[in-house]
Parts: sequence; structure tokens; C-alpha cells
Amino acid sequence: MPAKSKEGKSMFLWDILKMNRLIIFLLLLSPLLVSGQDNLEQHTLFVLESSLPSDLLNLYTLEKIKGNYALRTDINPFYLRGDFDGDKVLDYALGIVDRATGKKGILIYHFGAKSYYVVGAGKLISNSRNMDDLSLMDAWTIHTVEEVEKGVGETSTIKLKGEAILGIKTESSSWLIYWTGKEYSLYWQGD
Ligand SMILES: [Ca+2]
Repeated sequence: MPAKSKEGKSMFLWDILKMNRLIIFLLLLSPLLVSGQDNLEQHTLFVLESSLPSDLLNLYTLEKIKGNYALRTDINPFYLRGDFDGDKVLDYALGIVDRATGKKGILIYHFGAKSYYVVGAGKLISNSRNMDDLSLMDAWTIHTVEEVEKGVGETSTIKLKGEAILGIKTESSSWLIYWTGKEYSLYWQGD
């Protein structure tokens, strides 16, 4: 049946042409899919930035800060308020990501003193066993109790000058980030 075989052959060629068109279409579409993810990320960052209190936004949008650090989008809440230096004025702690290394940390703003500190995000944290990245922290909260129990592996106890940040790796470990009067230091709580 030559006519049938001819038709079958042309159908086969037609299928290949359709397949090629589909592949070309997908190849053309792929950059759009990637940029769609970028747009989503940009939108998330825009929403978070728009949600910042104006005092914290003014600090964050300084070129030397925003130019070097992106907002951390994978922690909730993405900023905390507490009196970290103990001057009775509420301060801010904001989750950030070092743009150069992707290492995560915290931007702490002493609102009364108008000074800020970067904890982690590529900078070594005092008494942290050489930690410069807080990516492991998947939850955080304010620690308001002044008396701190002696932590696992710690040789001395500490007395807090203000409130501290309790960093948590859920179902694993926790630590305090607290103001010593000169710098932010880490104090392990439990493993
Ligand atoms: Ca304060």
C-alpha cells in the first residue's frame, strides 16, 4: 500500500517538525520562567522593604548598607524590636544577607545611640566558635529574662545589659546574641 506508507512518512516528518517547534518554544520560554522567579523575589523584597518602620527603612536604605546586604526573606518575622543595649529605648534587629557571600546575619540598630552593628553576614561573631553565618538560624525571638542559665559548653555565666536575641535552629540548638557594652557576642544555650 504505497499511498498509505507515503502518508505515514509525511505524518512522521510532521511530528518531528511539531516536536522541534515545541522544543524551540520551550527554549524561548525558559528565560521568561527564570525572570519570573526573579520578579517574584524582587516583589517579595519590595513588600518586605515597604513593611519596614520608617526609622529602620532610613537606616537600611543607606547605600553602604543596602548596597552590601539584601533583606533576609526566609525568616519570620523578618525584623524584631527590643531594647538590646539597655538604654530604655527600643532598638531594631533586621535579618540580612551579605550580597557578596550569601552569608546571613543580623543588622542591629541602637535607636537611642543611632549606631548600628552587623552580626554574622560574613563577619565573625564573638564567642561563637568561628561562626560568621547565621543561615542555620530558622527562628528567632526576643529573650527578656535578665538571668541567663549557664549554657551547654560555656565556662561562665553572663548578665545581660538589655534584652537579647534568642537564635534558634529548630529541633537542634539555640543561642543568645547579646550586647556586652562594646560589641555583640554569642552565648550558647543548648544543643
Ligand atoms: Ca536601646
